[in-house]
Amino acid sequence: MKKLLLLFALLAPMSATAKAPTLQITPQPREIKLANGCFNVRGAGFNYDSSLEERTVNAIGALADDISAATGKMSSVAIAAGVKSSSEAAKIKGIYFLKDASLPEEDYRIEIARKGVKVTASSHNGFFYAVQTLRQMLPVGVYKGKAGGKWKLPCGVISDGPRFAYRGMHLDPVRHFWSVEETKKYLDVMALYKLNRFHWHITDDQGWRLEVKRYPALTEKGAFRNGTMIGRDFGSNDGIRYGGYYTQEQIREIVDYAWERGITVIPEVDLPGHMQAALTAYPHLGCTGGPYEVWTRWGVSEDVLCVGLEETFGFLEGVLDEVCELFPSEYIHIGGDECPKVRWAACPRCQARADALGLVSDEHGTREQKLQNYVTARIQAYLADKSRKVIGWDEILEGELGDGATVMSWRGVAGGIAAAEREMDVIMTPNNYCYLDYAQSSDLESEPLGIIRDPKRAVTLEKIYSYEPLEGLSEKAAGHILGVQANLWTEYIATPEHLEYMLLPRMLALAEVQWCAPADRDYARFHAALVGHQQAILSSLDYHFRPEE
Ligand code: TNX
Repeated sequence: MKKLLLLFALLAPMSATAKAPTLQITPQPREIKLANGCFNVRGAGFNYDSSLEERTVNAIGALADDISAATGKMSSVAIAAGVKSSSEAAKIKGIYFLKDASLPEEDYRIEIARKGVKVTASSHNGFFYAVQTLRQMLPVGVYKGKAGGKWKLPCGVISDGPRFAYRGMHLDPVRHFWSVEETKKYLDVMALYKLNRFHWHITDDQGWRLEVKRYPALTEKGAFRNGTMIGRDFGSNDGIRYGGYYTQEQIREIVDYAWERGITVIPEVDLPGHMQAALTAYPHLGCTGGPYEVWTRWGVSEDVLCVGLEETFGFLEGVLDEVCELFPSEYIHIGGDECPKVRWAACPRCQARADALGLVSDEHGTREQKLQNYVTARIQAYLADKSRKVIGWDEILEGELGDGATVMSWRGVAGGIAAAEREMDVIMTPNNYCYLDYAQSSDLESEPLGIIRDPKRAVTLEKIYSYEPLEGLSEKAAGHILGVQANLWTEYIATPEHLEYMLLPRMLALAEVQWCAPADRDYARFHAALVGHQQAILSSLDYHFRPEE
């Protein structure tokens, strides 16, 4: 058996039957037509259209460098002079990256002939994805510029593009903190598998991780907690001061790093709940006035922002002003989840606000739920003035919310389906399929400490692969599903190794849910590519993952 596995490893990336070699590319491209013959990439010149963006040229240059290092023969990189986009791959020599404005935004096409390769796309992301596909077609040494294997591309045509425009992965740097380098490594593996949205949950009860110049106490006081609960013991505290935050300079560095890789960073400022770290810094913004402490345990805090106080809105606007300066994303995530209403119900200021707004409890929701709708609408309007749209967790639908917000459906798919039927835009991230903090096997004993205790709630690789985002939707509503995301909350994840283990390989299954048409999804084919090639890529890049056999 071992020998057989070795043989497969040697044959990767092409598990060759003489007639029809199968490329082991993840996510599976929409169309692959192979022909006879090969193109030799060793020493091949790389040429690019002068209209390409600098970040695109960087990605092409990095591929050329890695091939040069691995093959020991220099590849040149130059502007393609005198080559029209329409030229046939068969007539050109070398590898050409040429703009073709007629292709959909993230699509690309690779035409491989014996003497030349033509890559076309209309945007940075299209070219960037073509480069990822080319890398996956070459020996695994291409990732680190290491020798070994055959440096040839099979002749043929690959025509590819995504099913969903929004292909997200989330990270929680609050419950446990991830350094700039660790975050970049996370973005790297997202880019490898053609994900394009990074949802960064940078504030919560257990820490405020974003430097805000106007409110320095947010990080001076709010970024550090006096210890953390041990394991599942909610009454315990390890006594170790814990925390950290990203300076504005570091935030810009992450945003740029992601942008080079075709990824938009969507920041989340979770409001009006999950605010205990902010309240620790500015206690007068809470209904009781505190004192508060940055939370040392997990769960849902009853202390939330006082929304009867006008100053709360001045504070949120001040924070969001800086958020908008730092993050060019069209979408800003404003949370909205798990906001208990006990403080508002007992707070004279919140009650006076509810009276002034004429809010009454009825079949649509309680007065306090409608108070949350008021907060959502007000922040949405503030951000709309800055040409930004909001995303909120599905709780924002409770009560009577107006239109315009995009809903992130996490408590299963029901909220997302209801919102899409109302013609609101939706991102599907149902916890029963897409929560990567849940164990990846039902044998909980064999998995590291985690959040679920019921083995039936495990999110196995096959389970996430089986998720069909448009199931249960009318055709009209289906058009409002922008895409799919998986979330990685980190209450029980404290090391980068554990983080990567939870992410991988499940994120590769997610990538196929996001990228491939239903007819192109096939778990057996996906799994064979994972075992035959993708795990070797992840290993070569020093990622920790849950191995499959
Ligand atoms: C629910 S998903 C939360 C998070 C937790 C997560 C743990 C969501 C909007 N809220 O605060 O970390 O469950 O799985």
